[in-house]
Amino acid sequence: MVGVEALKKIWMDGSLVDWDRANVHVLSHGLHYGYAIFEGIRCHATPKGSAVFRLDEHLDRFLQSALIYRMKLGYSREELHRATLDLIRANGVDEAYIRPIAFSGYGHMGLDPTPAKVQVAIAMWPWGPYLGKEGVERGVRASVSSWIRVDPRSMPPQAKCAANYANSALAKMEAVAAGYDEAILLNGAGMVAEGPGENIFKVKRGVVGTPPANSGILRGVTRDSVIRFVADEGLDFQRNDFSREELYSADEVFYTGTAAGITPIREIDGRPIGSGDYPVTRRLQARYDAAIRGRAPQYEGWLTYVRPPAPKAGGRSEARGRR
Ligand code: PPE
Repeated sequence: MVGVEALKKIWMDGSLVDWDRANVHVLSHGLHYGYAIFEGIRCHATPKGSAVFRLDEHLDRFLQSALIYRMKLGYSREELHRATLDLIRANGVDEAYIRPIAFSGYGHMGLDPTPAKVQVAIAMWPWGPYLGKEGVERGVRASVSSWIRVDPRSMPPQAKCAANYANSALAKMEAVAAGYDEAILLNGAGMVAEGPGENIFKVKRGVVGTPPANSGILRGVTRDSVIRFVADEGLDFQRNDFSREELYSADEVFYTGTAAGITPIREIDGRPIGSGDYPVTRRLQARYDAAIRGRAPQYEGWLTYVRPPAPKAGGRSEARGRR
């Protein structure tokens, strides 16, 4: 069960509010029509305190989702960046999952969301690996869904819109009801797309492959990081479409995502994948772990350290007074 453990504060429409007061009206427009965009980000404990992994890339994608959906956020990337760090400090936890969300608020109904006021919030809570710690270590069992991933001609999958996740939920529930841990969705052309909340990679004879961004997937930040790790490991890489049978016959298959991390898939549709150990996946997991936990100088640029707050104006004038 994936519960949410309450922390102290949530950033909402420009200020930090108490966790229990971060509420919205039941007639909020976005709740009715799925007109909401969101992000999933993580911060981790490092030797230099808490650090957010690829914060600005996530915020850029947030702004891009808003742009695609003509949503006026009213906050710049810099403001959201500062708000995220303020929130982490206010909650005083080093490791958490961070969820920025923007949605059409209360006061307007009907399918054109443009008259509705947009609300923006950032919440965070402690969240372990999406498919379990055991999943990360031992691999999960997946099935190819009968549901097709949202088609770019209907809904842009590169926008992280809440409505896309109704498609994800159908696939996830189907997989779980059939006794699997997670789903794999194909696109409208019958090619492998992604998981309900993860990108997917395969390894065959040392070549690492993942579907291209135009295959109808979310362009994952973890996916992008893994592509870099593949290069840094000196492995061959292919960005190409592949079909489900190429998954069955792969040596290794794994999911990537902020929530899921890098999670190997040990079985697909009742077929064991490869030999059951994950030599390439393990190397990529080790790089990812070092990167997010501040143990890899070459990926240091991907970290935003939370650090104590900058001294207040009053503090500065005191310092001036002493001089
Ligand atoms: N595809 C989908 C559909 C997706 O939702 C995610 C993230 C990814 C790929 C991987 O993207 P990235 O996190 O940038 O590497 N899914 C987020 C939400 C999961 C949820 O169920 O909630 C996440 O991992 O934060």
